Amino acid sequence: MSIASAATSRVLNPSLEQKIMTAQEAAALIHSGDQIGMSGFTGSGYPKVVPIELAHRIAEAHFHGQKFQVSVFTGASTGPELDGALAMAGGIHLRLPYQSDPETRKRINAGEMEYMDVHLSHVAQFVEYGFLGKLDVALIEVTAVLEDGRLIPSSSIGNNKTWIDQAERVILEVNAWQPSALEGMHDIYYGLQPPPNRVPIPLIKPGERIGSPYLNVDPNKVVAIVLTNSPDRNSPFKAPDDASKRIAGHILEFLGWEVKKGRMPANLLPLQSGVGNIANAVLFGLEEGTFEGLTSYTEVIQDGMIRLLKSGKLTCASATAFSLSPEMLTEVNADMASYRDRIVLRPQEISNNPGIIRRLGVIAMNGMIEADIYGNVNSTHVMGSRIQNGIGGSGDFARNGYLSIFMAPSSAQKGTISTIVPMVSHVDHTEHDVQVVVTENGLADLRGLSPRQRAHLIIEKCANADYKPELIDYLNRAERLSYGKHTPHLLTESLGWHNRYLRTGDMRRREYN
Ligand code: 0RQ
Repeated sequence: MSIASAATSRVLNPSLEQKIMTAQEAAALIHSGDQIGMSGFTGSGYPKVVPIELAHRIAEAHFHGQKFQVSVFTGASTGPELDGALAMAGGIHLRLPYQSDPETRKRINAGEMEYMDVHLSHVAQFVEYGFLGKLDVALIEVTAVLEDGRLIPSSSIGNNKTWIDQAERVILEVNAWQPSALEGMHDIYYGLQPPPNRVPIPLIKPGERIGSPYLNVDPNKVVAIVLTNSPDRNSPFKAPDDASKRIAGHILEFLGWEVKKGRMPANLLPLQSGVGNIANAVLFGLEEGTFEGLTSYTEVIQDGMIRLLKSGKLTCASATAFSLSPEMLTEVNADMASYRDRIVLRPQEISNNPGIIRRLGVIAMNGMIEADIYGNVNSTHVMGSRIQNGIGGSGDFARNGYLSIFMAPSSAQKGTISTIVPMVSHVDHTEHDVQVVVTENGLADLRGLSPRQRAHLIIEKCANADYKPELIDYLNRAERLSYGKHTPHLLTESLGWHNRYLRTGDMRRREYN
């Protein structure tokens, strides 16, 4: 069967089949000024051909001196065919809620693109409440269109339900590359009403299903269907480095201690794990460790989660998207049916729902750019002003989890930056939302401690040796000279390390080295 016919056979509804057209024709249905809700979450399930055609149209309009920009809302990060192409064409007016694309990041930091960094659990309801204006278009990748017009979602859900419900016009990309065995893996909850009519979400176990495996769409709103056969973007896997393994070791030892103390069951509580090197190292550590019967209530399924599922240590994983290396993706796609009972993909307003996270008692483990000596955490901004990615789901999980752990190597950029600083240059998670800070040097358990006690512990356990003496000196002087002694700071110095880095390219002060 040819690629085209394989894809055609995935549009089983006769009236929707009439709407199949080329990506170029579909892109022509998008107008300058439109607000577009696109699918896509950590490089999975994003539309792959219409955004490129839209970028061509935009570039051509700009060439002829015409204005053409759109606003792009997604689940989270996408791929080069979406964020990269549209940013390169100068086609995005406003982007939200999360990105990790180099070109997009460059444009945002050059002040050429507006970016709204939003808690991932907030996005759908912000649109439903009308906080962000009208949604003109939904551009959604799906695996197939059923005979009755319902949609089999693809490798991420993100905000797709909301985009389809709220948008005036719907464009679907039906991607034959997505395994048809994805059918049945999703759980789309349609019971979330806006206040004052909202009722409790009936989910009390991580692996439970409370909705439908399919997305509903009003067929009259569908203006185009485009057939594709293109892979998701997937980042190559980096084996955990030494610092990540040591961070993982501290966390696993700590979790073992929590079980011994009776503060957690022997199979722990549902795990949330961010993406990247350190998060994977923790999951690999769990694979080798002694915990059994684990569960996960998280945002993305990464390689480490699949390995835990395969080994039987993890019994189920709930998320909103896959985020796998190419090797793991090939393996999982070939065997997708075997994961259907153990993986549930949900809308991100459910995977990241604060009430459910609090109810389940999730253990939240996320990366950070820097923490200060009091435990405030910056996840997003380098030197207080340059956006890296975004807050993503870290705030949803950190504020509402049973335990909130933040982790990073103690220094960055070849040691020229300390990730433990006197005062963070941007705050994403306040001291009230952070219970544990970990670097390769050690773990600071901040529960039950006052700010000054926290500061001494974070410096002792986590700071890099190159920066420890200066941190101790800062804290000692602040404890003597600060205006108030509750959270001692010397305001003329507290951001001095960042200033020094911006001036000299190194946070280290010579006399301490
Ligand atoms: O720079 O790329 O030039 O080498 O930041 O840092 O150490 O590779 O770590 O990939 O885990 O990212 C916080 C950004 C960490 C991520 C952050 C530089 C460092 C490197 C990447 P290079 P690492 P990671 C659920 C949870 C917010 C979203 C979130 C993140 C680059 O974890 O985006 O938590 N979190 N989501 O050198 C200057 C510092 C630095 C620094 C690191 N203090 N100053 N540069 N870097 N610290 C998942 C989702 O929500 C989808």
